[in-house]
Amino acid sequence: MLRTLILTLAALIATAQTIPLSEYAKRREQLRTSLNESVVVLWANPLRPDIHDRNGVFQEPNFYYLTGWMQPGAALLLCAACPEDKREIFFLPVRNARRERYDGPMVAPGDKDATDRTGFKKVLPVEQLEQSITASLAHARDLYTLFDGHEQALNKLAPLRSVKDAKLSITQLRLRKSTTELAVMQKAIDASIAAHFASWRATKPSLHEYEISAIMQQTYYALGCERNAYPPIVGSGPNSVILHYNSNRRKMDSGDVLLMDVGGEYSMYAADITRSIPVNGKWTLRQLQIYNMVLGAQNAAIAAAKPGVMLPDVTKAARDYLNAQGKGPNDLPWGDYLLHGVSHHIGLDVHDPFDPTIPLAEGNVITIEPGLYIAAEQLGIRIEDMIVITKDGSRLLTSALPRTAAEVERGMRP
Ligand SMILES: [Mn+2]
Repeated sequence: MLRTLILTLAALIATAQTIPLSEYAKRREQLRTSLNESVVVLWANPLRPDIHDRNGVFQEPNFYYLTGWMQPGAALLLCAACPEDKREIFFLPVRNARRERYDGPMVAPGDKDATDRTGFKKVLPVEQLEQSITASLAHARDLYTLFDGHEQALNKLAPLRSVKDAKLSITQLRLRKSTTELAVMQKAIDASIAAHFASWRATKPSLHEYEISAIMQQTYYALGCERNAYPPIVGSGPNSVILHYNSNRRKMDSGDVLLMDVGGEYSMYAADITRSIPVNGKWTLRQLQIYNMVLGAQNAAIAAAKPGVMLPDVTKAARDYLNAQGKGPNDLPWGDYLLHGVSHHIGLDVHDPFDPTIPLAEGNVITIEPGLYIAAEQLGIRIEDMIVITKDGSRLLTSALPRTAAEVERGMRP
């Protein structure tokens, strides 16, 4: 049964899923409209190679959200009040034969297919960015950019204009996932679920945490993921209570719990999934007691997540459930052993930006990840799943990966 499920997942993931250039154009139009008397200037990550050395080239997520563009060194200018042909301009570095020797062919301004490849009608050399910004200011009042250092350049270029942060406006768009975004995210999720299944079958006493980490990464990389969404957390026994443990060096013992908070990134979108399993394939009674409380807290939090609710209320639902289970060690209510909030937005970033004053709304994708951590017993259990908020509740995006203690045991059997 498990094998069939995994084969089905693999087949689903094999069909490539991308977001069409027209959707990026629609997002830019929405941003332009929301900042309609302003000029928006955004930069891609720079060509400077050192920032890409460790992890390879990646794109600034807000820039990627609005352009789908992976090459570094680009820039974007939006101006709703400008004449039609200057409402959006894309800037690219000029052709550099030596760089292309290293990095492969790139689209350059002046290329015949530059419009088709970028989805922009107007593509100029990045050297013309300054004069284009200045020209656009004849039609607009303020300048918006991301405050990652670029605001200083704009302040210098236009000292009499006010330079404002574009982050909130872009965040508001990014919070609501489109149908195509959800389809891409499902790819990241399905590949990560296959990785968790693989870990269940592989785990046994005397293996090292990094061996399980390697098996999980191998699984989602082979299914098309291009990166870890975050450093894999594979913590057994005493490491299961360390929230962001990721050295993954320990040799596992029979009787340990193994906590795996591991997810891949597909087409720039993150998955974030945690399961906790018994290293020898069989829960102890104490582990089972803790596991079922965490699962109950997760169900309570999922039930609480719906449009209009604030994220701290989702955490409160989990904590209230735990507190209703009585007292844990040291006579403390169980809720005290939940050491963190249980939910965050996820998308292009594993911790997607959000505005704490805006309640949950249809199309938001969030995690639900309660845990109980008892350091004195070297026992940490966390269960993390991803949901999308619907009109009147939510839908579990990670439902293909079982959550109950009995199903985990069954999934570990050879
Ligand atoms: Mn998480």
